[in-house]
Amino acid sequence: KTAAIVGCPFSGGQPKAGVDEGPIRIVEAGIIPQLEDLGWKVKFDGHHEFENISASLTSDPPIGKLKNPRLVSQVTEAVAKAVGAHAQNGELPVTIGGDHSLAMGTISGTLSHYPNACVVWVDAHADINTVETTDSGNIHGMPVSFLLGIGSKVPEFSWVKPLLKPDSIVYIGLRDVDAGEKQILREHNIKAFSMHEVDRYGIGKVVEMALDHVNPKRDRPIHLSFDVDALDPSVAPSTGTPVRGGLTFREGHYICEAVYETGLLVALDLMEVNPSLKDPVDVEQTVAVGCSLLRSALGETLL
Ligand code: DIR
Ligand code: MN
Ligand code: MN
Ligand code: MN
Repeated sequence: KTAAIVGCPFSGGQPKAGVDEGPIRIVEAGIIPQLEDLGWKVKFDGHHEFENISASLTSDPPIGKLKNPRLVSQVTEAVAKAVGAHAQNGELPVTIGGDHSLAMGTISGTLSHYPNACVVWVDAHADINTVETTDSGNIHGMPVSFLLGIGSKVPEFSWVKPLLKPDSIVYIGLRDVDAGEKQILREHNIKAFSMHEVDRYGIGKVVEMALDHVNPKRDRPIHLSFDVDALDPSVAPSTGTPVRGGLTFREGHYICEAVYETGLLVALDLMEVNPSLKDPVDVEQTVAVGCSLLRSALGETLL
C-alpha cells in the first residue's frame, strides 16, 4: 500500500495569505515518517509549484464575483491531473492544502479513475455557492457546485466535468451555511449532518447514517475531504474562517477512523490549515491536529 502526498501550497481560493504554508508545515512536522510508521510506503516528490501558473497570468480580473478565476482553474486542473495519475498508479493520493478550492481538483481526479466514488465532506461550511449565490466571490466557498455542475457555467472552468451526483456527497460538521447554500442543499436533496445532528445523535451514529446514505452497500470507493475548520476553533485555531461550535478533537478523529475502517478510502484531503493566523502555540496545535487526522484516516488506532 502506497500513499502519495500531493502538497498544494495554494491560497488563491480565498483572501488570507498563509494557507499556502499549511502543507509545508505539515510535511515539516513529520507526516511522512508518521505514515510510514503505520505501514504505508509514502511517495513525495516535493510540493507542487504553482508559480509557473501565476507567472503565466499577467492579469486575472474577477469574472462576475469570482476572484482569481483563471489561477484557481489552472491550479485545480493541475491538481486533478496529479490526483488522477496517482489513483491510476494504484496509490492513495493524500492532498494537503492550501485552501478548499483545491477539492475541485482532487475530487475531479478521484472521479476520473473511480467514477463510482462517493464524497464525505467534513467542514463548518458547505462550499456549495454558485456563481449566482456567492457573496464573497471566494472560490473555496464554491468547489462543490462546480463538481455538481450547478449554477451558470464559467468558460474558464470548462475543464471541470459535472461528475458528482447530489446523492453521492454527504456533509458532516456544518454550522455556517449561507442562505443560498441552504436552498441548494434542499433543492438537490443533498444529505448534510450539521452540528445539530452531531449533538442529537452522537458522532458514531452520524457517521453510520452518512455512510448509509452515500454508500448503503459499503461497496463504493470513498473520497474524504476534510476542512480543518470543521473542528472547533479551540482544537484547530489556525484556519482562515473559524466558526465556534465545531467538532471536538475526538469527533474529528472518529470520522477519520470510521472511514478508514470501511476499507474503502481511495483519496484523502486535508485543507485550510493556515499557520500564519495565530501565535506559535496555536499554530503548532493546528498543524499537529492536521497530522493526527491524516494518521487516523490512514489507519492509526488507539489500541
Ligand atoms: C462563505 C464562507 N460561505 C463563502 N465559506 C468558507 O465565502 O462562500 N468556506 N469559508 O470554507
Ligand atoms: Mn506527485
Ligand atoms: Mn471548506
Ligand atoms: Mn470551511
